Amino acid sequence: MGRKFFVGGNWKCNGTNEEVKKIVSTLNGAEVPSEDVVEVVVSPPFVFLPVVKSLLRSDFYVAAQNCWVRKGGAFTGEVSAEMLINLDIPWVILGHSERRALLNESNEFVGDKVAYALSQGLKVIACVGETLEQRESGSTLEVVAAQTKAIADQVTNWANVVIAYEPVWAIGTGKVASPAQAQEVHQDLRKWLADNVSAEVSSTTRIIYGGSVNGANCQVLAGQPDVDGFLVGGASLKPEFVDIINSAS
Ligand code: G2H
Repeated sequence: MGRKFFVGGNWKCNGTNEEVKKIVSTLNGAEVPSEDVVEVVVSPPFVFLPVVKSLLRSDFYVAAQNCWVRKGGAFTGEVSAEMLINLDIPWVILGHSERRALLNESNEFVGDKVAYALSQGLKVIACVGETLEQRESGSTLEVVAAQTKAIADQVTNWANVVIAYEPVWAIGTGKVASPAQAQEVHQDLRKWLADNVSAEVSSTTRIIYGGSVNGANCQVLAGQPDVDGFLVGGASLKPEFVDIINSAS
């Protein structure tokens, strides 16, 4: 069976109540391929999850942008996987490079979070990606393999995992990876999964690309054989997100 195209919208720390409702209204009115062809998941900030979930069309899903590493309790400011499950939030983004860089989330911490979220029944978009310095020093594969290994060491059921390859130098910079650059890393990651996890996980796990994806560059990226979709930041707040969803067909 082929890998279903996946388009995630990571709204990051953006939006007001009014703006969020406007984005949802645009999505609800959009003509896009059916759920059989593309899985669409939008990720508002925590505080807007309930309103987005309640207003969003039923063939699109919601994701949190983070969750706590273990069971909730005395962890001020955190949101637990159990709370997300309690609110019927099916997905969570973990290991985004902004959290790795700004909040010092290590590979091991991200691996722990992925494992705990999966154990509670969440589906996970797990992010990996190298910095410009790492790319220029030739260590891209080494970096993304180490990030993926910390996750793979703790995952037994890959059915609920999507890997997002997001080169840090392409995030929010307008400097998108070329289709060849994206394909090369996606192919390497798929090979890494084949060599280190299993042939089946390698062929069935979706590896999506993130980093300055927009309505103009999505088609050619979507045409790459190992690019199974996108995690979109800035453009997911705009009507062109619909064009990105439509690059699935
Ligand atoms: C990468 C991406 C979304 P943007 O962070 O995860 O953001 O599309 O704005 O580069």
